[in-house]
Amino acid sequence: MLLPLLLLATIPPTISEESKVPPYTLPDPLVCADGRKVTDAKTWNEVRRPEVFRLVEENMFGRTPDTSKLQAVVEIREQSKDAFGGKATRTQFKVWPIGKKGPSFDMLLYVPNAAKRPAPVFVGLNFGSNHTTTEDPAVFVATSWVSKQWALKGTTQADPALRGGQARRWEFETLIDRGYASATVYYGDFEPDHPEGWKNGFRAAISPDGANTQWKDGEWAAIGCWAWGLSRMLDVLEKVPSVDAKRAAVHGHSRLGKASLWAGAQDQRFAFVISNNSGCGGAALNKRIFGETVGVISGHYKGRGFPHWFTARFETFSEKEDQLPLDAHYLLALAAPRPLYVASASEDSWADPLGEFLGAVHADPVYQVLGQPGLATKEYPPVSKSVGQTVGYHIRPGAHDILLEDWKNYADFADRVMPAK
Ligand code: GTR
Repeated sequence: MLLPLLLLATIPPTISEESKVPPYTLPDPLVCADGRKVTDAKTWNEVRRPEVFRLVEENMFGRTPDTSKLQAVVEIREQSKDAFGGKATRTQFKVWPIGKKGPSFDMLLYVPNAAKRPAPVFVGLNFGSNHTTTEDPAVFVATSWVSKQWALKGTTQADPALRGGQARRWEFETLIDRGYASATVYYGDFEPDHPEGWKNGFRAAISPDGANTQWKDGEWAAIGCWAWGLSRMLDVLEKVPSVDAKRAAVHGHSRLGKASLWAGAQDQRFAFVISNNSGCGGAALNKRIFGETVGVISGHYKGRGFPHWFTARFETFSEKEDQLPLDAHYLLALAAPRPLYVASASEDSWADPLGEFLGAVHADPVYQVLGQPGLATKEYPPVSKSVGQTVGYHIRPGAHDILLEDWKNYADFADRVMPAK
């Protein structure tokens, strides 16, 4: 009798059928803590946005320390005008964002040679080292920790033979042809993605207690560190004359889509925010309990999930989603009034495609208060149809991934909101 009960306790209650989604009530992003209703941009910007921001910070990602007083050191390791058959200039930077006593990251940048003025830029992290994003033989191999999938057998060092191993996810050439620059950094340069990874990343380097830090509830976690890294990339891009950092799109897939949304929320220099299949902890509504849940992702069930991604409080909402004082629409609304794009994939039920769409739908009132049409539809579109105005959405046929169809939609949207030509 005991055994089935024990088993039940370890099986996370997730839902994969729409008919099983429980009734839920979403908090209203336009009602202030004191009950006031937001009807103008001023009240949003001065009162409600800071409250919504704090709710996301306290309950999900934790507080990012202010590092603006620290002096970055930027060096160019390599540069060539001959990338992609002479279509682009490749620059590889080595950056010490908190000074040379701290760790560094390697940023790969492609800028179209045909550009007549500084090019708008797509800014995103990659999963497996810069050299996995392209077949380009000149791109350096990461020196920081990589996961098994990208490592030389029996080590945590990046495997040089996996050059181009993620190239299908990186449409550099498509973007170059359309006039866009692209910058990427391996996310493990900021923080290796495992529970102890922070000790060798920027969180330890920035903390006064270094690798001995005892993280408290409310302090930042790995997603916060990756989001911070995206802003440090933008700092460097602001100083590159061939790039127009005022037209910068921050993007990310999956866990890096969560980081992209949080970066866009914290750093309003990003002109356009893109979430690709970011799911739970990203664009998908938690209160639907569909696919991946708060409990699963935050490590509530032993041996599963990613407790190092979130601040401690997030886990306390496991199986108590109804008590969450926010939901994904709060995170998405922090992009407003800037252009935002949310993309799903039809077979990616773990990330809850409908929940991602509804996250965007429920961010719309904030866009509208700020004088933007937002998504401007509540109707779930068929696959491969891009909808929306200031907020875009599509559901691509196929699996959890970021592919050419996604990039075409991002570039089409960018042509409207941060045009290259
Ligand atoms: C999964 C995780 C998702 C998503 C994904 C990814 O294992 O459950 O939330 O982040 O990893 O990043 O590929």
